[in-house]
Amino acid sequence: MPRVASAPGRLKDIPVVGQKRVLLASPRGYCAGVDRAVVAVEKALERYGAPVYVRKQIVHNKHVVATLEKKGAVFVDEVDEVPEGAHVVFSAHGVAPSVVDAAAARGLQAIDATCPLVTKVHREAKRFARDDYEILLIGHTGHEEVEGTAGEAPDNVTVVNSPADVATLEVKDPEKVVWLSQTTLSVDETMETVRRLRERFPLLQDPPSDDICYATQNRQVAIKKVAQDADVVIVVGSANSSNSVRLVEVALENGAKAAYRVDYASEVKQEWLDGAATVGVTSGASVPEVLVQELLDDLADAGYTEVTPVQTAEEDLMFSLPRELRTDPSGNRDARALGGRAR
Ligand code: 0JX
Ligand code: SF4
Repeated sequence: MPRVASAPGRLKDIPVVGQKRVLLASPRGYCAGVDRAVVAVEKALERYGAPVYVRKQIVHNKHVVATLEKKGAVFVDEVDEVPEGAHVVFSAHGVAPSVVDAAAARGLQAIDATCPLVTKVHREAKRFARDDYEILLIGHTGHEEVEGTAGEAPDNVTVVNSPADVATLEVKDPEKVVWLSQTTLSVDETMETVRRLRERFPLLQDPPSDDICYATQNRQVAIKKVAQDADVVIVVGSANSSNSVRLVEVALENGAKAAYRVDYASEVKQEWLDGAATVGVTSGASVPEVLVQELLDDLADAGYTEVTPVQTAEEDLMFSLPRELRTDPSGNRDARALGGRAR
């Protein structure tokens, strides 16, 4: 097959053995918690006008943050950077009670865009701490969600970063330990951590329900299926997006010969596609679909015109907006006030 010239910056058509195709994972992209958080910032801008302050990135995606910045959102690291009395949105990843208190002390008008599924883990942490349990929180030190959840019960929480951490872990009372987790981890790695924890602490209690959320799980199941047949997998998502980075790892562990993460289609390197007949594509829970469509356009320019969806679940969960935005200033309920059905 002859090489075909393509637009500057676009991928060139590379000859490969066999039919070039894309396997497009589904579900991918925005989850219900991200959609709600992004809409919350947009609604706050509409209602209160710019600037609206947001503590941390509303979700871990460069493009989302840049787009909201253009509309007038101002992202800050801590609430002490927000002018007194202004509106501040808390990100989807949740905040420790100390942050809520600091915002109140500053007279800020807080809009809490914490995903309800993160709030559920906060409630579990509070309950187990009240019952005097030591909480082994499986997650990544420094991640905002882990800081928020651990902040609910700082004296009772120990963070367990990986299966390797388990061997050296010390607990006060091995008869009173429970594990909880960050919502965006690898399911398989977390189960391995739990297996090792239980080996050391046989009376370890499980969380009352899954902490790794439906969206994280569904995206991992879909990419596992794609990875079996993919020469290379490309995950759209930002470097600080835990669930996106996990998708690269899951793809590699489940048969993909290679896997890469990009923020934008323009970051795909020509050599990644050398000899690749089948390219798997997915995106993290914080990634707008437009970025995947741009990648598919570039892949089509490189000869990957056949796109086969690989669907392993359907999602129709929608959360109602944060309480502070459910009614407009004249008291009418927003169309998103009620949310949707969980699956
Ligand atoms: O880094 P995470 O995967 O936790 O966050 P991101 O990429 O913003 O994804 C959606 C928000 C998840 C909160 O649980
Ligand atoms: Fe909520 Fe899961 Fe999305 Fe996080 S990844 S915002 S927990 S639905």
